Amino acid sequence: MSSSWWLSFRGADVKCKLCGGTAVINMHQHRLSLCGEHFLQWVPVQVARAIKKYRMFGPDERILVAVSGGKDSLALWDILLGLGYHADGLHINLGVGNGYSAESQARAEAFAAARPGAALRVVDLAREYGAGIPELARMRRGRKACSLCGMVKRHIMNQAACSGGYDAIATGHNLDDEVAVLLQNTLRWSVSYLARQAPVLPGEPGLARKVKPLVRLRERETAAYALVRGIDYIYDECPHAEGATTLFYKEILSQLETRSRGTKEMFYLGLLDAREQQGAFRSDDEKVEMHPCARCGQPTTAPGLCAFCRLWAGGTKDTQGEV
Ligand code: Q46
Ligand code: ZN
Ligand code: ZN
Repeated sequence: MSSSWWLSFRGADVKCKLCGGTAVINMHQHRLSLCGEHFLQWVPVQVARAIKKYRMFGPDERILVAVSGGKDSLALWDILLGLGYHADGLHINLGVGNGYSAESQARAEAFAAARPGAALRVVDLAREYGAGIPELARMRRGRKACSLCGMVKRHIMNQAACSGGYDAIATGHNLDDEVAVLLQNTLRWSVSYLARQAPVLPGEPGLARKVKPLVRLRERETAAYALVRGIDYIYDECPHAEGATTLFYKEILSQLETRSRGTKEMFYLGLLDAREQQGAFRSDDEKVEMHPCARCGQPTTAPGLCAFCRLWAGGTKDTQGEV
């Protein structure tokens, strides 16, 4: 992490609104600048509010945190533990090269080792299933690494949550991630995705509830939290993310935000409001019949094997029915 990036969000001569000390962050959309100590108090309060507002989970529920080793997932795990939740971590080693996966796993393990009571489970894709993501993408020519990766991660997370008796899977998606996906879904008018993009996806038999407790925080806020808290996270993006459309959308949204503060919140909260209050994107034929996969038992819309099991069985390229 370069110091210039750090200084870019530090308000060099900006004072903490609460104590008058030197601010480490100036959050224009809230008209709020805070010193390190007050920022570390403010962030968990925002997360606790989001958990309550969107009814993500209760104080006695067991949460499985998807821990990549990046700033968002480690900050999320740290915050949930700090709030007193029973939150365990699951890291999936994707077998991505250039040291990316090895470093990511090392950060996740170091984080857990430094916190007594923080249990981390690691699933090594190549060791447990026979191939990492780059190799899978080579084997399945025509499939993009990220699309395979997304499906593989969803499947393994769900399997771990269901077999481990967890009440919910928590991921570190922040507001910037959500608005970038929202822009993409809107440009494509992907109505089925717009109907489901939410802070909480309720569970159903065989499918764990999915929650996004950082959904009201911006990326620079989660990064600042991790830095001020001294969390050692992997700074580099996955090499496969280079040139990803969502990164481009994030840039565009940040430009819009520069012109008009609060655009990101307006866009995202507008979606939730349009759906919940105005009935947008509701469809009567949304309910699809699910069957248990013949191999792993996870629910799938396709008869026979789910997309994950077909992948390893060398089956069809069709991934319809993946959950
Ligand atoms: S880890 Fe996997 Fe991302 Fe890497 S291969 Fe693509 S989807 S970019 S969140
Ligand atoms: Zn202060
Ligand atoms: Zn299966």
